[in-house]
Amino acid sequence: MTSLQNSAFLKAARGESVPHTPVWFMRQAGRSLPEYLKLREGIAMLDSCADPELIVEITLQPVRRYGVDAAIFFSDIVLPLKAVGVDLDIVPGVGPVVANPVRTLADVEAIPDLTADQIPYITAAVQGLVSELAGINGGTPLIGFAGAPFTVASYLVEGGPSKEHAKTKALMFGAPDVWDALMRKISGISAAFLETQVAAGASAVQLFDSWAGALTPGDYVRHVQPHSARVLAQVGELGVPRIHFGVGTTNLLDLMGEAGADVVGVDWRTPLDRAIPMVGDRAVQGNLDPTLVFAPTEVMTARAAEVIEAGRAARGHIFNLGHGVIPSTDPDQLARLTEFVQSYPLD
Ligand code: 1CP
Repeated sequence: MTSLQNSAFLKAARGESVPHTPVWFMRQAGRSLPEYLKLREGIAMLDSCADPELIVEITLQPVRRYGVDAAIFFSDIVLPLKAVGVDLDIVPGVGPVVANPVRTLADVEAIPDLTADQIPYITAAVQGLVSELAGINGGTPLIGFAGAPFTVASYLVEGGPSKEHAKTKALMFGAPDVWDALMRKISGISAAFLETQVAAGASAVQLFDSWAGALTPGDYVRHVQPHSARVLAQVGELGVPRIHFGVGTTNLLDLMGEAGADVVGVDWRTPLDRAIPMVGDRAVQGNLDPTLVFAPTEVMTARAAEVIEAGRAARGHIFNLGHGVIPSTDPDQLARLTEFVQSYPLD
């Protein structure tokens, strides 16, 4: 087995025993790192996501700084939409904004499918990263990612970030044919985005259904799960572990696992000892409250120890925060957290 396949991250994802609990942080690239903010000065977010050299450098920054067990590809869940020609921008301080929100079947049909030749900069960046990462800490795996159909649909239908997802759910409840067509369109795009990253060398994927927690289990099963399942099944054929994560998904963890995940990401609201029986024979990822980095170090590490101990009951456990790194996080505190998790004795 190659040293990469032997890494603690991939072993935990496969449910094999590990020398230490592997750790990485959602949104570790960008946001809180001064070297990221400096590099991004004067460069728009979506332009940086189309520049292989910048992608490689930004993705490597947290790996060098923290020595985390995995890198996450620097991009965004709306990048594939931009690549197929949807008129959108990522507005600083706001997030993705779509010029012409999708409301009708004609709107859906106007969105082209995604093919790898439309995103050569993704292939180039992944290939560059994989060769750099092979030499870091004995081989550091790269996680590719995409947005799950519901979460991406929310941006397309609302036209921007939303708390209630009211227009999205109105379309789901009121126009099932349009909804089905939209979800099929996005699942094809997300699967193609993931396949491109895996074909170029990514070792694992994470499908972000960040806003799925807005759904009841019944609506999730009926209107969302089949589409996420299609994405995960398509990627499953490539043989890499699939992580599936959402926020506020206490009621959905079993269903998100059944959608076809090897690892279920758990946000910080559900203690792992409650989450683990729900996800069945799958590994879990998570789930320290991201605000604990603002507590004294010994308070943060005591809570991290509780997360690690609870994680031992799972088929496998990858340590992470319960959602993305908060922008004002002190990077030195994340360095201390990484060191703590990696040196925590498991026997
Ligand atoms: O101008 C800037 O610097 C933009 C800030 C920024 C960054 C650094 C955005 C806008 N996206 C990103 C990168 C990003 N997005 C990554 C990079 C890799 C890493 O994790 O380090 C990833 C994985 C994402 C994924 C993403 N984008 C998600 C899913 C993850 C999550 O946090 O739940 C979502 C929901 C988005 C949409 C998005 N893009 C950007 C923002 C501010 C948002 C959220 C907006 C909202 O609240 O609805």
